[in-house]
Amino acid sequence: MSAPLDVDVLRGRLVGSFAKLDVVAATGSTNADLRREVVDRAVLIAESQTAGQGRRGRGWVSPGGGLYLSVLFRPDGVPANRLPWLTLLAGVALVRTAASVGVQARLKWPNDLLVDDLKAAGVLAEITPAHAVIVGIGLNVARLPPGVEPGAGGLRPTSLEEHADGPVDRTEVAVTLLGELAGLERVWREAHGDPERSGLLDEYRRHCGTLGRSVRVELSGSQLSGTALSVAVDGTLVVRDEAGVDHAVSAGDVVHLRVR
Ligand code: BT5
Repeated sequence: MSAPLDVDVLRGRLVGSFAKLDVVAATGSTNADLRREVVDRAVLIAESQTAGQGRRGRGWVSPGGGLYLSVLFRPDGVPANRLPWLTLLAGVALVRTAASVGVQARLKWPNDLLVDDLKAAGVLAEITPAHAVIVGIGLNVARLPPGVEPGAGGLRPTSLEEHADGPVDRTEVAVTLLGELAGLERVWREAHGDPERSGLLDEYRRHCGTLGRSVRVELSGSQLSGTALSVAVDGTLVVRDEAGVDHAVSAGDVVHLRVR
């Protein structure tokens, strides 16, 4: 059993960077709860979720021992076409957080946190009708119970504890993750969401393990195979198919294929 999150430590270290921060023992989904929120930089963390949401209508298994949090950002001054960068930005914050406990992680585009080709975290970002973005992050800190359904391409789960160089304190991990998220978002917002000027595109590319790999992209109703060439300035993944034609992928599930 991991110790409960220390809300006083979280508030003491993070309120300032964030407008407010709440921790609840359990909820259905922190993303769903934040859809009623209006305050810029509001944070909600749950010790567990009963109806955690993944992308494309899938679920997120959320037992005690993980981190489940959502942040509402209202980056006025960032053009709407740059808002999707917040989801890639969350991936960068996750890589830095994993490194803080000695875990070398890579991102599978757009933002799955992979350790040894297993999934340790996922991000669900939603743009609201009011030009705000809810960034939801699920990070497996403790080992998950068996039986979690593998994701696209048979991607199995893992956790920080299984790869860290010592015991992992969830409150510390939450402080690091939210601190990195706040810092990256501030710089990006000050640059009006420009991913090049803020340095985000460069750092994202460095952490993205999808680049250069053979991939299959599962889109709703179709699929595409090829080589992942680059991440474009709009955050899309450029995939060159077997006929040499480049495709800009903005959604879908990427599967890293093994080279035989
Ligand atoms: C994601 O979806 O990776 C986004 C997950 C976001 C969860 C956070 S928790 C806080 C906030 N509140 C919410 O309600 N959601 C956000 P996707 O790429 O669709 O991956 C979902 C798939 O991963 C599932 O269909 C399973 O196959 C697998 N999966 C489920 N739970 C998992 C877990 N804890 N760890 C690893 N894989 C999991």
